[in-house]
Amino acid sequence: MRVLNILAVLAACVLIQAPVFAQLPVSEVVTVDESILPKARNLYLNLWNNAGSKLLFGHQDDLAYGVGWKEKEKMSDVWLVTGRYPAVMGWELCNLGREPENIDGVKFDNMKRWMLDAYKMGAVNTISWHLQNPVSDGSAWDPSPAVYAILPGGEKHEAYKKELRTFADFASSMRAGFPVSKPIPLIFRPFHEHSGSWFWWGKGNCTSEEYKALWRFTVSFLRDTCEVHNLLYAYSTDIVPDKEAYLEYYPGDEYVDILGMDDYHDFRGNGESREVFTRRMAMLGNLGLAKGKVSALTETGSEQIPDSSWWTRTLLAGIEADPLSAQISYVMVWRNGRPDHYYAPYPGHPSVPDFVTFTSNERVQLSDKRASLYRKPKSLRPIPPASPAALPVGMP
Ligand code: BMA
Repeated sequence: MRVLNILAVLAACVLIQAPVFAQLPVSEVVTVDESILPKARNLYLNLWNNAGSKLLFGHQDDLAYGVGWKEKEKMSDVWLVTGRYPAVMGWELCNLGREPENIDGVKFDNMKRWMLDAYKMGAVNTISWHLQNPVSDGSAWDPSPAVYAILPGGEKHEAYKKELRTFADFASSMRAGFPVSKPIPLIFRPFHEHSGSWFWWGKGNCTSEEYKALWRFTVSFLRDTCEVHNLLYAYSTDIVPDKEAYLEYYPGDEYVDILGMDDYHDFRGNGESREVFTRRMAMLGNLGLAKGKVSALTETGSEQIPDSSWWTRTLLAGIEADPLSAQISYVMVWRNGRPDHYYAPYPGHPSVPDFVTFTSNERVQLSDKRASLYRKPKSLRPIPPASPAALPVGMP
């Protein structure tokens, strides 16, 4: 079975809530892809080991542009304000194989170079894909039903396989050495925020069975047919109220490496919803422990960061407030795309001092070659006891 072999031990520990130890040999951990390349596997093990004590900080399109600049070598808003680069960098593939640049004006040739740069600086690359609606050819935000059509037997199935082959070529071409090297590890996070209904793969626009079938087909095709072996697969809902809602579209432990959630909702408006945020992350962290999988806040942010102490008093405090919410391994804020649409501070922004405090916290990690997320760890971290504090979030 393609599951973490520690799952049984963990599940038992969660059930009986005993103090735990599970120091299993690293060699026993299995990911979605049993033939995963060693560095991608090491990355997974290190993310797992980090949970509970370290939190990698990430930023979408960090090297591509920022507030007031675009396409400048080694430039980054995070670097400008901290002197360091994020430990996670997110990239978007909408338009891959159709246009030279993505939906946000990032040229794919540049993107590849920046992904390799990120890898060389010890950072992790994660990929989202706002794939066009395959039936209407409208955008990802065209909610007209389409999943049924790309499943095996559907009228757009061959077209979908072509999209996946294009992605497989892209992912496999990402090689960091010369003349012979293996593709670098990538976190692949397709069909995200499906618990909302704004994308064609979202709730209400396809059934949960269709979604699961699509996910399983996608993994099998990339792994078994295209033989792509540098991917970790991240499943990420939007906010959900409880574990049941989180798992409604879940394709199964054999098909998911990272349990993610996107949460902007808890940081919108004037309401203080930090405690709800903590409960949501605790639910996610607890599920990660129970399943023996890495958990992550795969997208978040407070647009324009109107609260200048948001980084420490809301984001970090919210994550640290419960040992279970502190299980999440990384957090990624969204892109600095426009003067009215940015999520990381830039020079002169009022939240810079707080951001510097945040990134200086011993839990929070920026990119660091020496930390070497790609080196094989000697052992797996001991598993903390599950806590009864993983209560339902109690909010929609
Ligand atoms: C959204 C916005 C859009 C962008 C899209 C894909 O959240 O940032 O402007 O085009 O993501 O990256």
